[in-house]
Amino acid sequence: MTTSLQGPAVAHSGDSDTRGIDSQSRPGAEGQVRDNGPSRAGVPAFRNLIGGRWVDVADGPTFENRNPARWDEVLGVFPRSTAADVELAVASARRGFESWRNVPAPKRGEILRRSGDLLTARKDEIAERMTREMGKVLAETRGDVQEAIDTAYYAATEGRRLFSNTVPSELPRKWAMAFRRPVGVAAIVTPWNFPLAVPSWKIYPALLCGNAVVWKPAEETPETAAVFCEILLEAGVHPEAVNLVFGYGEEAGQPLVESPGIDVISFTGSTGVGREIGARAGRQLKGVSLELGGKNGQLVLDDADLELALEGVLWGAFGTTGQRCTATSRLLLQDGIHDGFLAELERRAAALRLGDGLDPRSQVGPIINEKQRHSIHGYVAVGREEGAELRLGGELPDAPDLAGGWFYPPTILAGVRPGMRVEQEEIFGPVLSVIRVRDFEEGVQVLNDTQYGLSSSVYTRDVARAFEAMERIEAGITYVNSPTIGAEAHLPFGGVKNTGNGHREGGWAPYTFFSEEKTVYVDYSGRLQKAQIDTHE
Ligand code: UN1
Repeated sequence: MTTSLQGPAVAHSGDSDTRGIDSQSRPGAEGQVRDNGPSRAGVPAFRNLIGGRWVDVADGPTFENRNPARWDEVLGVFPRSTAADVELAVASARRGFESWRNVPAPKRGEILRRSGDLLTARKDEIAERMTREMGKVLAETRGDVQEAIDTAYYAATEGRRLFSNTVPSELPRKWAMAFRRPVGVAAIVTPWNFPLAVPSWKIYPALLCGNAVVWKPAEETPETAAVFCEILLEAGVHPEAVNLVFGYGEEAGQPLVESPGIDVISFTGSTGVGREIGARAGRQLKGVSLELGGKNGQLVLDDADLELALEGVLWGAFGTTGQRCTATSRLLLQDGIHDGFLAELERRAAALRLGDGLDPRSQVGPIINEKQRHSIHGYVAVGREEGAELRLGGELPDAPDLAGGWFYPPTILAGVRPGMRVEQEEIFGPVLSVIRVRDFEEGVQVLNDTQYGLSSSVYTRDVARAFEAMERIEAGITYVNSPTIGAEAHLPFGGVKNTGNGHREGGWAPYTFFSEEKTVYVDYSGRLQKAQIDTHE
């Protein structure tokens, strides 16, 4: 629908019925929902956001967004974009970049601050919509929104800083300085487990630096993406600087990262896909930031506050139903406390309440979809074949109220030995592998012995041990006496080894990624001065 690319941006009417949805495609509108599935009565149709307008895709196919807690509930239909749609979005972003880059950075910061205010005002509503499409419990989706709010407010302050260096020149009457310029158009490709927080880590720094973005969110959580973009536009971001294309990785994500109109790429997701994107970006000499898998461990030493360590592992392993890059996937227990700790952990994990994330009594929501649940269940079988002992969970729940969703219970595999697949591979579900370790030395060695290095945790009362752990654990993040999850928006976030390619999100780091430094020398001596050749005795 190219006509809707023209004219001024109309992104948000203020009418809650039309949020993120083209008003003509509201429920009941004839001929707008072009999907061949069963009856779509009452199901809103969403569109791509290109140049400040919600537009149809070129070919017209759609995909459904469903509630993982009640799979028969279709929340919306979304366009299945292809390369042609991506190109429209990139063309829009190129135009948007030329305007947005000229808005002074402090002003860009003010606009992003306003988007933080709008997120704050709509926090509960967005959290509820997010729980419906992603599954995690309301307290956690509120946290997800809060993380984006924190990131917005942090971005606003960077608008008045965004510094580079001015340093002395080695020659007289000469200034030497550097300043930051935006890179251009950023491709943002994000996962479903943090539908708002993770995109905000990328989109806010990209916009604050003066770039335009084209965002391809995960197909599992598209509605949150629509709401976020609507808020960015309402706050006053240039309508062509924020573009949103829905769809699948191969059909929309791949043409996006390969588009010649894209200058820089930021991706969070699996290590396999990250490698692919990194290789393609490398051939095209595009900057690329990759946040990939994890196999995070919590090490509990004999001298630890065991109650604290228990609460920590319950939250780290089973919060978000284990679907975090930072989830605690391995628990390393020192010999002396192993048996007692495991028994108590089993007891408490068994008491966690599975259920629809919208129900305030629920503590553990569903898995995102059937494929993911199948994969998790498969890992439990692999662990048992490898000789691990299933101590809890490991079976599909049969309670009638859980039958309609992709629930999977907190699962504990004990007797796991280093090198087993369940000890090495990212499972991305509520499955905890428990490993017995002799002492601190063995604990650090086992913690480090994976291809990943995102988060880690050590529980001890010994301050020397804590510092040893901080030094020696090979991970981007180490927590002392707290679980592997819970990163704050203003500190670096990212991992070593196969968890990424060296970049960090959070805090200041992404502002250096989404900008390029320009160096300027100003010689006001009135004569040719030769660096490295003219010397001044
Ligand atoms: C992720 O799992 O991709 O530290 C991000 C945490 C959250 C972010 C997780 N603040 O667990």
